[in-house]
Amino acid sequence: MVRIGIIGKTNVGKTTFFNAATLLNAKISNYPFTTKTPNYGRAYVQTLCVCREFKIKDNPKNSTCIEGWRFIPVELIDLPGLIEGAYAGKGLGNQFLKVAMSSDVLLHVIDASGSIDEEGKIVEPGRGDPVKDYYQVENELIMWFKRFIEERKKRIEKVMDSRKVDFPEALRFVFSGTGIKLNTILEALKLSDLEDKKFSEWKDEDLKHFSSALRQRARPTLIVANKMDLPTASENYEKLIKEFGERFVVPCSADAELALRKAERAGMVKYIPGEETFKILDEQKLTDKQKKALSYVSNRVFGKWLRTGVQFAINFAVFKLLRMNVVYPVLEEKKLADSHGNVLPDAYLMPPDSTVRDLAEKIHSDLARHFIYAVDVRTNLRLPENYILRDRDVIKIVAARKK
Ligand SMILES: Nc1nc2c(ncn2[C@@H]2O[C@H](COP(=O)(O)OP(=O)(O)O)[C@@H](O)[C@H]2O)c(=O)[nH]1
Ligand SMILES: [Mg+2]
Repeated sequence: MVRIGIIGKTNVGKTTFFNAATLLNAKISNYPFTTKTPNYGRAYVQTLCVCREFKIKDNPKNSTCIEGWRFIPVELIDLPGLIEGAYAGKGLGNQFLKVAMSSDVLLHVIDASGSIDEEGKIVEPGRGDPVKDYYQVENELIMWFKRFIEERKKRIEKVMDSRKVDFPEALRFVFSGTGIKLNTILEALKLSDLEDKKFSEWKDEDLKHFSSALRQRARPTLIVANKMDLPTASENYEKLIKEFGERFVVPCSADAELALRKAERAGMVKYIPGEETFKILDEQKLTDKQKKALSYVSNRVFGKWLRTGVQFAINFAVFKLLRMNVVYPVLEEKKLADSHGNVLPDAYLMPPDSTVRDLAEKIHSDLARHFIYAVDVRTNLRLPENYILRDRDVIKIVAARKK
């Protein structure tokens, strides 16, 4: 399953985002380090379901379909808040990085309203500096990589010597178990222009550049500018997109999304996560406080930013950063069903450049072993096993019958 890690300083709203996206009630509070261990939960990525195009009523099994929106499960991890000096053991160091690197993609949540100070304590909105907060956390990650390599300098040289391998291979070896792959190491070497410099001759500066490049290449990361409902956030948002570009910053109000999902669950509103509107079902049943809260969400979030940004951030991370495609395997191409008659039962997230064989493998290793050919259900054309899957493909896989 695709894994999304939530990182950021304390009190920026990571747990609120996590709770909204998973609608679980993990503990929320203003104290630093409330989340001591990572929290794992099930969230969903949203895509336009093919049921609309085929004009058919589906009954999904591995995912769910709400009014033509297919929601496919992903794993969400709420990581402990990172504060300055964490890499040096003051915070949670190694354990943190290991979990962060076990994610496919990261959401770096920042408090765009500037309601936290340098240590992550809640202050009057507008006093904090979200751009600085972002760099503080990113710097922690870079420093962790730097220290990790520094502490293993002898070991790296020993590995190169005894195993007769080159530097990238030796580095891969010491990084094994952390989720850092050889490819990432090679890319980082290139990016920091250190491909031709002998490791034994690296200066402190070189190691810093390399660590920074390694962080950049390690996991794609989306900036989630949270607390956009607060007035002080607008000005900071301008600063953020100036610094990072509009493409990489998603405005968000995790609190608003949490309120809406709770209201939806309680039957007060009709709201589909990710949609740019919600509807109050029965105004008379609401208390004044509830009315006020919903009108706050309507004015301060939907009126200004179109959406709460929670679902949008997850979608963006999966479809834009990871470039995943959604593929619907079926057994019966006429009914678009599985062997039990379930219509469009499954939707799979497939990484870019996956083939139909990869899809077969993902469904069942047996299916891959007995694979004969696949059919594009839309065109009824036979597909070779190395056909590269596209988004929204509906595929029938034909396998030899097991004896
Ligand atoms: N105004 C506003 N407050 C928020 C929002 N998201 C979270 N908060 C508040 O920020 C505080 C810290 O939230 P929490 O999720 O515990 O932060 P974490 O330490 O990053 O996990 C809580 O008081 C939340 O209610 C938001 O979108 N808008
Ligand atoms: Mg938290």
